[in-house]
Amino acid sequence: MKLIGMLDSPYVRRVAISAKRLDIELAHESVSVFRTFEQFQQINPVVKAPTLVLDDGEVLMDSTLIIDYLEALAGPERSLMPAPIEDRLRALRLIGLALAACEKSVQLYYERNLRPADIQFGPWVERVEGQLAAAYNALERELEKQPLKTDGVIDQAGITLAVAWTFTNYVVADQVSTEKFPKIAAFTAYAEGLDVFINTPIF
Ligand SMILES: N[C@@H](CCC(=O)N[C@@H](CS)C(=O)NCC(=O)O)C(=O)O
Repeated sequence: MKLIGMLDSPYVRRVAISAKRLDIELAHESVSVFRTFEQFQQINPVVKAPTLVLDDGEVLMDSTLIIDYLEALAGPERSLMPAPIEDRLRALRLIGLALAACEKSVQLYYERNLRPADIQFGPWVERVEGQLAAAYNALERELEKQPLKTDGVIDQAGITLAVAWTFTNYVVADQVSTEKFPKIAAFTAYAEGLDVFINTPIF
């Protein structure tokens, strides 16, 4: 199976890291949705990263759906999601918030880098900035209530949170700070120190 997309996409990176944690080998092709649009289009006409091309040529997209497929291949004993319902609920809440933070960071980045400055729409930018802050505020409160484990392994909630924070700092660093979100920053420092993160760098 082949994972298509650049690791500077948080969605691609969470799939790559999850696959390694699930012990599933994926070939990786760093094709960009912008710089190599036509090449990407040949693989997936929708041009969404990540794209997963199965050995029989079937094409999947969307990180959460790809991870769902990889989880099913790996089997429940390797799962990166907790089974007990209370833990599952919390993991889903953290992942939802982290994915919202990714989405809002991407929107701000596109707004700043793709839309010409003279046609930027202030109220939209403010709305997205507010949503990004809300997602990280909620995540910080969640970690204050209950820290994520830092015992040398990492589950899906931890992967997605750390990938999101690193990405936001990479593309819209002015929107976040360690002082404002110390628990998220500390957890991400732990995650980025794990071999699976070091071996799957954002760039
Ligand atoms: N919900 C999707 C989001 C994927 C996404 O938006 N990826 C970006 C790259 S970071 C992309 O494909 N952008 C090109 C486009 O949307 O045209 C996922 O989880 O995979």
